[in-house]
Amino acid sequence: MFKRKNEIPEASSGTEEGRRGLFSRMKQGLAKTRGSFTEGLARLVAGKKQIDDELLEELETLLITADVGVEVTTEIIDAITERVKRRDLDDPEALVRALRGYLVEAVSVPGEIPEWRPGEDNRVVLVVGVNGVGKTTTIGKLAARYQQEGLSVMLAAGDTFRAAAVEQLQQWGQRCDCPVVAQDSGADSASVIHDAVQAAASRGTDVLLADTAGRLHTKTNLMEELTKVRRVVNRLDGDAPHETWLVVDATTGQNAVAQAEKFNESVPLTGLVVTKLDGTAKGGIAVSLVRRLGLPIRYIGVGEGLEDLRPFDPEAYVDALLDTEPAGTDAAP
Ligand SMILES: Nc1nc2c(ncn2[C@@H]2O[C@H](COP(=O)(O)OP(=O)(O)OP(=O)(O)O)[C@@H](O)[C@H]2O)c(=O)[nH]1
Ligand SMILES: [Mg+2]
Repeated sequence: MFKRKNEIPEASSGTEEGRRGLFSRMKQGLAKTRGSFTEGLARLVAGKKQIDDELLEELETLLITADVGVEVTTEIIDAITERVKRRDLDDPEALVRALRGYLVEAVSVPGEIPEWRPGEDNRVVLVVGVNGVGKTTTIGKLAARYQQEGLSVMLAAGDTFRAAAVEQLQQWGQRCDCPVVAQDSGADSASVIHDAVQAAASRGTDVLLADTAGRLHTKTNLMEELTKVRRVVNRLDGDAPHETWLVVDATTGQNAVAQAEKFNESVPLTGLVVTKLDGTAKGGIAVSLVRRLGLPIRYIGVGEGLEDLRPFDPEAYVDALLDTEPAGTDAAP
């Protein structure tokens, strides 16, 4: 599924050991959410022989508390209630398996994640989001990941607003040994990214990762600036930006959904990156986001290290949340 990296301590996912390695890092990152969620779930089902109304009500509260969102929670509880009535679902263990299935479905979006190969058309990825969510860090982690996949990478220092933003990106550029296109701070963001797109095209760079300044989704003028950046890039290459990813901080809770909706109105998003899942007990926010936006989560951040940016895998994510085995819904109890 994912390619092996030299620097990133990640065993090949092709092997059983590799799958377990991937799974345990994800589990580690989601430990806080799992802690409150699975303990709650275990308490609910402990000693119960059948599923009653009280159990369903408590399950509903658990899901809402984990930020799964009212919409998805209601759908899941309704579906389970219906199955319990039909006697299609009777013991609490079957309930956990059913829950796993519903959650996986809720975070899955049809369509493949694009796989880029060296030497194909150069791709432009625009990275946007509110202040401090982890945009620049994510770009650094992505640059390392792509390079180790054999892709050539260039960075564009499109955050011309925050002091030291350019230096921060340049440091990542040095770490990954990839070129950074920058201008003096105070320059026009669209102009920096425009130059970078041209430079990447003339060098035949595989992936250009464009950083942008953090901005509040409620500030109309700043959102318009983003629309301009997109327009300028699109004028150079009608297919660009090929990807526009919104980075959201999982610790923000349901406000992340509002952010995503606003950003999506200004620059059509193609995917999401959910960071800091390691810092919250509300890891269910990923479910709310996918449902409300209908957009795929591309990567999740489960820590500050390079290896802590994981490609998002719906099943692995849900297994990490529920502490179920990666083997699947039919795993022996
Ligand atoms: N625990 C944890 N910290 C993270 C994660 N991703 C980013 N961070 C940290 O979040 C902080 C902010 O990261 P930046 O990459 O500077 O965020 P930004 O969105 O570029 O910020 P601005 O450019 O100021 O808008 C840094 O201390 C990062 O190390 C993550 O997945 N987990
Ligand atoms: Mg930044």
